[in-house]
Amino acid sequence: MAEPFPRTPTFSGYNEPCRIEADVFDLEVEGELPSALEGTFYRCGPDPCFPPRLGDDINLNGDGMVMMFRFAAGHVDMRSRYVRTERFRLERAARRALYGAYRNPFTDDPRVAGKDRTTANTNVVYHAGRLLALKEDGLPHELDPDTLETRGRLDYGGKLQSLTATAHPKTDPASGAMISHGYEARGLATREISLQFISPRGELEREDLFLAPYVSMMHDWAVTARHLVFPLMPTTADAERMRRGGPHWVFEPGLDAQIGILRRDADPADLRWYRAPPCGVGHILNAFSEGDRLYVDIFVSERNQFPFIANADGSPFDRAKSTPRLTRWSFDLSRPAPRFEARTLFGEFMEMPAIDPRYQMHPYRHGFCTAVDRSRPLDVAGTLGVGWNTLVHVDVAAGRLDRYYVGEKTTCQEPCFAPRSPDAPEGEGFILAQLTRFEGHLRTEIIVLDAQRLAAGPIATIRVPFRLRAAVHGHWVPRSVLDAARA
Ligand code: V55
Ligand code: FE
Repeated sequence: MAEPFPRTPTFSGYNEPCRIEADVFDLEVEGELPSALEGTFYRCGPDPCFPPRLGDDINLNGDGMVMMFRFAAGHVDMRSRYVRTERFRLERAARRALYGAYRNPFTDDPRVAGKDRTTANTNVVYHAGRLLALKEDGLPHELDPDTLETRGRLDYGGKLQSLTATAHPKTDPASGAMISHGYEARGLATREISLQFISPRGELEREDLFLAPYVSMMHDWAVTARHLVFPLMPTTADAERMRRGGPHWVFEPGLDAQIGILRRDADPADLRWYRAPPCGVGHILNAFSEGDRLYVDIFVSERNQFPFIANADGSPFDRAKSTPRLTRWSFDLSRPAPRFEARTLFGEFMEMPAIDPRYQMHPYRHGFCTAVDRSRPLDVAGTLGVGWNTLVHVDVAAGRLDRYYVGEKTTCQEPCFAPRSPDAPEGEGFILAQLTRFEGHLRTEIIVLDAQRLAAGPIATIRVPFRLRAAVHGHWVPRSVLDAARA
């Protein structure tokens, strides 16, 4: 008999596991779907299969569920599937959780000692005909882009040395090459970072390993047309602490952030480390190089953003200092001094960015993200994550924000940008976003907005006939790209 999930915030209300692997044909659509919107909106997020082994858990430890919304000829079909990780298969066979705390193998059932722990629950990225489900503590899992069937773990034919790959690889729009990194590349709390260059055809062309100054949660990073940026924040891991049953991560308020910068064509021996006061480093909107200058537009908070990560000095979590703000880091690469400029672009509580992927790595104007508008009430069932209630278009050039407040008793998730056509001007296209509405019960929608007119509200609303669990990240893949790979 299956046991109930605990009635803790991670497992109830808004966060109650969904666990449904669905196929829903022809979802209800309100409004008019733009005919230009032909392709698939993929999303990935945690959705725990079993009650936690240790009584409670954090959301980041849930099993990876991938969802797809396929747009064709004015209709949308959806599918969702769990990623068949080794962990999923072992726990399913046992009909219970065997793995313990988030990224701490010392808390596992001895039966799974040495078995892969990754949940593949953070992002889904399409590259070279492969759909990759990603989490930063393990290798990518390759899925069939049409059926979402798991094909297996991707180690590039056994060539990859790293045990990990980031959930935020970057694809160069000019060449189609994908660049990735993996931290803790040699195993738990190791200082090695692996740098991975994947050809447009999906082959591992080069892997370099180098030592970071300390083991840091480097969740996102930046790539420009010429440079790589490794932002280490003082959220650090220690194997001995984990062995004693402690958490993977602790925030060290006394430790500087360090930002490594390397030319894309250089050897890691040339890495230069810049320093900043301790801070929390979030996602990166975009980054670009101009002559000797390098710009990184990044969400930065004064302290770590995650309430589950304790401060090493025992001080309590400081909510005010956890607020991420869009910040422009400017590096003058001609100067040897390890200093750089940080300027807050907007004071708003914003995160979960997306851009027009054709402008990834290049000077750009348009960004998109979520925001928490604290002047609006938010009242949904159970405990929320952050409680995003606003979608934002950031005009970086004009310093202007265009907002769409998603409504009372409603939360939104990371926006996704779909260009109107392959050669449309930058930022001309659509924003897709997953909403959760509370109307006595919780329900999911996908909304479609004109990216240049967010405040005007959705031009189409796609109704999912039940509640999907909140996902983390996702991407739009145009039909032409999917068709070309199948041919
Ligand atoms: C993040 C998410 C993760 C994780 C580490 O959003 C960082 C940041 C969903 O899993 O494991
Ligand atoms: Fe992320």
